[in-house]
Amino acid sequence: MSLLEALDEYQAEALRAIEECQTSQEIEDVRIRFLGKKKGKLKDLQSLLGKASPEERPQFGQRFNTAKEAVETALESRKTAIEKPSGPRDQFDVTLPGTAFELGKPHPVSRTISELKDIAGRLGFSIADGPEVEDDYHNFVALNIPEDHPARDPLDNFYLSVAQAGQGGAWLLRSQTSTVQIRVMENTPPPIRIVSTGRVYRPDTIDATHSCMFHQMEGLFIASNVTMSNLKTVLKMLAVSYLGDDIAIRFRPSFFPFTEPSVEVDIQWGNNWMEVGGAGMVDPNVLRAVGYDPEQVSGFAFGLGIERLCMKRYGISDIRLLTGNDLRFLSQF
Ligand code: FA5
Repeated sequence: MSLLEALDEYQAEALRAIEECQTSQEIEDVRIRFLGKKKGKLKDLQSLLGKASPEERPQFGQRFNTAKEAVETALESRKTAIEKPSGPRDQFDVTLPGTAFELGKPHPVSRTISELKDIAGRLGFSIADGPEVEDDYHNFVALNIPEDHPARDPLDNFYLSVAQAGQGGAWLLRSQTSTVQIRVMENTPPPIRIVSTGRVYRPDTIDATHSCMFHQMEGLFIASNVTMSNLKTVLKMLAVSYLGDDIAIRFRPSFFPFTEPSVEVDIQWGNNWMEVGGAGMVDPNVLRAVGYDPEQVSGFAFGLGIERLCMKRYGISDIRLLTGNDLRFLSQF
């Protein structure tokens, strides 16, 4: 047998042996048998190579190298195949208890918002939306809040410092969702029945019931012959639906530039009362500002503090807990 034939046979025999290996130990045995430095079969062939004539030597040498490489590669890939687990059964004991994943859930404020929207929807209100960055016109002017009104004070609002030359005055982070009333009425003829929820911003001193960023739900109902008793009924129904039949609610006379008459709405808070919103009959000046005729239509509006309703519902005593991001607290709800 020529050396070339011997190399072919060596390679074929080695590849067959490798194919049959089932364990790392068998792989190692085959490696020693075919590639071993001391007594491996390749060693024998190498000594024959030394005896080849100078003309034959380059060809034999080349074949010797390819045979060696083929065996090395086959060994390596068989080894990887054996050592790599072939499926999930090799990795897992399926009878072991699984890893428990802690499921997240919506934040209590988010839940309050979606529940309030649902309740309002059942009362026939649809959903409107407005921007959080507002202009002076929608936050104040159209709401009948004059130039010199204290509500415009820079100390009571987050004004944006960007230059607003030629763009209708200052911009600010809206301080109330009442801005959405104006935006809706500007674009829609009456009748209107909407609620709008969203964030509002005020540089208030932070305490257990005040935050500098909180949420409100605005409501607006415009039609012919809307009355104060309609307003009280809707607010009472909202409160009962969200907080339960036994919730005590009261209305106190108040003042807002954009409603007349106006009330503040309180709910029972332990042995005390907590203010949860402002409301009233939309002021004729506001109706005129959006092009409505106050002789033809009337309406009511309300703005509720969502965090405070949420606190009442879940028995939370401090508004700061809602933004503290403490999972030990949040996971209770
Ligand atoms: C208003 O914002 C009026 N826009 C409400 C309104 C709408 C009146 C439509 C008439 C017609 P007020 O500033 O009172 O009103 O705020 C309404 C509610 O937001 C408060 O009753 C309270 O529940 C909540 N609120 C006010 N300030 C804070 C604060 N710093 N942190 C948390 N909640 C607040």
